[in-house]
Amino acid sequence: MRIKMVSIEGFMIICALLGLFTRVSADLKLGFYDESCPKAEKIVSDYVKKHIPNAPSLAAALLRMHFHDCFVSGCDASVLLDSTSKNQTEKTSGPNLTLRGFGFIDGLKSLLEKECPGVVSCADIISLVARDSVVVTGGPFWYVPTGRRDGLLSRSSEALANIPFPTFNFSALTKAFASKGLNVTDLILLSGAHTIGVSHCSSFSNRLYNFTGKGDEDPALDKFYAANLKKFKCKNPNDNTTIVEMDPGSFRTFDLGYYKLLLKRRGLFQSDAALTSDPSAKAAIRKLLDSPVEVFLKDFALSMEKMGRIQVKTGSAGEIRKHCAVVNS
Ligand code: HEM
Ligand SMILES: *[C@@H]1O[C@H](CO)[C@@H](O)[C@H](O)[C@H]1NC(C)=O
Ligand SMILES: *[C@@H]1O[C@H](CO)[C@@H](O)[C@H](O)[C@H]1NC(C)=O
Ligand SMILES: *[C@@H]1O[C@H](CO)[C@@H](O)[C@H](O)[C@H]1NC(C)=O
Ligand SMILES: *[C@@H]1O[C@H](CO)[C@@H](O)[C@H](O)[C@H]1NC(C)=O
Ligand SMILES: *[C@@H]1O[C@H](CO)[C@@H](O)[C@H](O)[C@H]1NC(C)=O
Ligand SMILES: CC(=O)N[C@H]1CO[C@H](CO)[C@@H](O)[C@@H]1O
Repeated sequence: MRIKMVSIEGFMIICALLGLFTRVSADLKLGFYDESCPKAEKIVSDYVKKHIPNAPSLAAALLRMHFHDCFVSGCDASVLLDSTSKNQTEKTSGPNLTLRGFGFIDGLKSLLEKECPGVVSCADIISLVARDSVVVTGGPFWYVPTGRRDGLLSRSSEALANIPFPTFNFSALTKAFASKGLNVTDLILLSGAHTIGVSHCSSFSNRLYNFTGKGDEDPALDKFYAANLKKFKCKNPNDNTTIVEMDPGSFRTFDLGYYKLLLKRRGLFQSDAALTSDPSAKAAIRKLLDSPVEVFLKDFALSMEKMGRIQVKTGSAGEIRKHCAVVNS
């Protein structure tokens, strides 16, 4: 009887260990490259520190790239793949029109390939670069678990179906984020990324010129701000080249500026304004503003870590690309 008990216990322990083992092998982990490429993370942060000060607008672009990557078929660097004669990739999709920083990623990848060929995935590079870009703008540092593998597929239509549009209302945003395992808290915090960077007029000019098709403005946008944008920035409804700072005055600094603007009805997109259309979301924004900035920074970091785990490929899924813009042949 006793022996039997022990063997049942032993069996259960083995099962637990096996479960743990398969879980671990399928998860991201901190310091995934500690042995295979110990300098990887330092090479990334040195590269960011060296190049972003010469091109500060890239920090925002690289943060946005991580978001677009993760929302379309998981954080697997599918966003980086170039189209071929056979495939229209995510890059050619509307929401990707204004993504930037591809050359930056390629340059960094070639440094990493020199240090340890075929080891560091493009998906991890995007994730680490996004973190380091946030840090150089005064945002939080967080530990990025690594071990993502690069995807083999990229489709233009997938980007259209998964990247939220700037015209989305609160329920559409909530749904888009929920489909990626992110909740309303994450939606509010991650939208705070709009504290840095710029937008093209075309992403919001419907709010200035033709909100309901009657040549009207969006009543949710501050009238004086709208007039100002029309006079000095987006001077005609078809302007698709002029860029506008999303958090004017501190668009290169990671701070609470974005949320302050939201309460003044000066968020640029309908999707920004939508966050104050829901009473409990609005209360959460007030709470962020009533707290020291460190609270936002810490919580933003937590949501970024969560976003960086969306549908990741690990273990032997996918591949480690040699060049980030093409799948290995
Ligand atoms: C909630 C849904 C979101 C919508 C609808 C949205 C939409 C947009 C749009 C339309 C632009 C301007 C593109 C242009 O015209 O050039 C933009 C810029 C940006 N977005 Fe979002 N976004 C969302 C969430 C996020 C998230 C989650 C992040 C990152 C965590 C992010 C980071 C950025 C950054 C940093 C920029 C500035 C890019 C630059 O300066 O090049 N956004 N977003
Ligand atoms: C391109 O399309 C072909 C055929 O549908 C597919 O087998 C291949 O994986 C696609 N490549 C990418 C990068 O999406
Ligand atoms: C939000 O947008 C969706 C999709 O466009 C629409 O069906 C829904 O009625 C809108 N909800 C509100 C509260 O306006
Ligand atoms: C969202 O998820 C986080 C954990 O990831 C949790 O702390 C937070 O309370 C959740 N927010 C809501 C509104 O459920
Ligand atoms: C406004 O939208 C309506 C309906 O989509 C369109 O017929 C009209 O030409 C637009 N006006 C301008 C000034 O773009
Ligand atoms: C911008 O608008 C012009 C003229 O309407 C058009 O030819 C061009 O393709 C547009 N560019 C982009 C990036 O959409
Ligand atoms: C950066 C990038 O690849 N942008 C592409 C987005 O899609 C358009 C076509 O819709 C391409 O012309 C751009 O090159």
